[in-house]
Amino acid sequence: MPSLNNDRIAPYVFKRPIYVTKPQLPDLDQYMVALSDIWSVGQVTNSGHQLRHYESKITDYLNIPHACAVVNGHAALESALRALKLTGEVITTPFTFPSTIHAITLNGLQPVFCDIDAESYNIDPAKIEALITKDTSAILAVHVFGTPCNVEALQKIAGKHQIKLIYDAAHAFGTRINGNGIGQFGDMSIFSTHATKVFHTIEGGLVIHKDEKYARPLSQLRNFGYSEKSSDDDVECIGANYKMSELHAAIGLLNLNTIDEQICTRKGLFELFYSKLNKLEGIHIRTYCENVTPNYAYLPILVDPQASGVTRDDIYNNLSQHNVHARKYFYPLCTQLSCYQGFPFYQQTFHIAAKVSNNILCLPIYPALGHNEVNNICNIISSTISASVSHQK
Ligand code: T4K
Repeated sequence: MPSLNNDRIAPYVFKRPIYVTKPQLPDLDQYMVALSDIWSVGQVTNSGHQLRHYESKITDYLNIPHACAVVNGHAALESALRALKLTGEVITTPFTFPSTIHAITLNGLQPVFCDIDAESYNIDPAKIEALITKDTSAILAVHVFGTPCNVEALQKIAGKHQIKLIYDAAHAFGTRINGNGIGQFGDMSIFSTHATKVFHTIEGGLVIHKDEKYARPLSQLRNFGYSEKSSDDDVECIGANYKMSELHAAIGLLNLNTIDEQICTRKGLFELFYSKLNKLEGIHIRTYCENVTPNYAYLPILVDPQASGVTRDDIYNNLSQHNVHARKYFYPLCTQLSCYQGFPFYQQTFHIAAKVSNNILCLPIYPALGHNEVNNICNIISSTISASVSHQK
């Protein structure tokens, strides 16, 4: 095994694949205790004790009055858009996971795309107002890679035009702005608590909000339209089955105990990556504004092919050959997905989003990643660049 902190050694091929992430699993013995409790009570789903306890702990951690746990982040998005009774057009970003856009279209709404900001990769507030029409009912902004949107500017626009503001915070659990949890902003936020996320319940999602009036519709939407608290036989709304099981809620309760420690480990990894990669010509790593406490969910690098002499795909392929499986999140843009052929926005181009999407690469980052592994990944990237430089000479 090559020694730590040696930049000049030749990169080696990992024996085991290194993926973009690896779920942090709770202590198995502790999970067995939770399982034994579930077994003894005999309630495994449908709003049992674990789920209620989980939701209450989530509201404490996020410092928000209402949290509704569901089966996944996508279900959370669909429920949020329905609970807010949106109509017509929703302004959003093309630089996101398809789930964001699918949730809009599956709700019978029309996505209207806005270009992104070159540094945060989030929707650019300066370009939103030109897109607002009489049919606009909301802005659905995404805190991409856990980096906060410009929440102040977005709130101003939403307030001025009296439209709803929803955050897809799928990546952002644990991120803070001026010490405030990321879920404090807008009318509603959703989180994904999928296994690939900083905080997870294996599969799961959360809708969080401050306004009490959304609590009942959200709980009905996840339970076929039944109200969980009443003995009513009637069904008041057409809901789906988005209920989170007791087994998933129990994972969430255990993972919540270690979330801050995990974010701290991720910070150390981010700093190591930054110290190694920031010196490479043509490789850009975003930093964060001073008032932001990031969750370090993803480690995106932006490759400038002119300055570095290599493309994003050159780096991606060379990493793969060394058994490192980085991801091109988010390429292609949602406006280029074939499922959207025939939609008015299909193939619509966005200057900045296209540039970011074509040049971005998310590197592995997760608490179990070792510093030796980070050093090797950085060596692979730097050797890809040096090989291209010597080839050009
Ligand atoms: N909004 C946004 C902005 C989102 O990014 C997402 C999901 C959603 C909404 C919807 O939330 P969910 O409904 O998913 O809760 C992954 C995740 O599945 C997805 O949750 C996430 N965003 C998206 C950005 O990434 P894939 O297809 O890239 O995942 P996959 O299975 O390739 O996993 C990535 C790597 O992680 C694998 O190469 C290996 C490793 N891995 C993964 C799993 C599941 C493991 O080592 N163990 C595992 O159990 O979508």
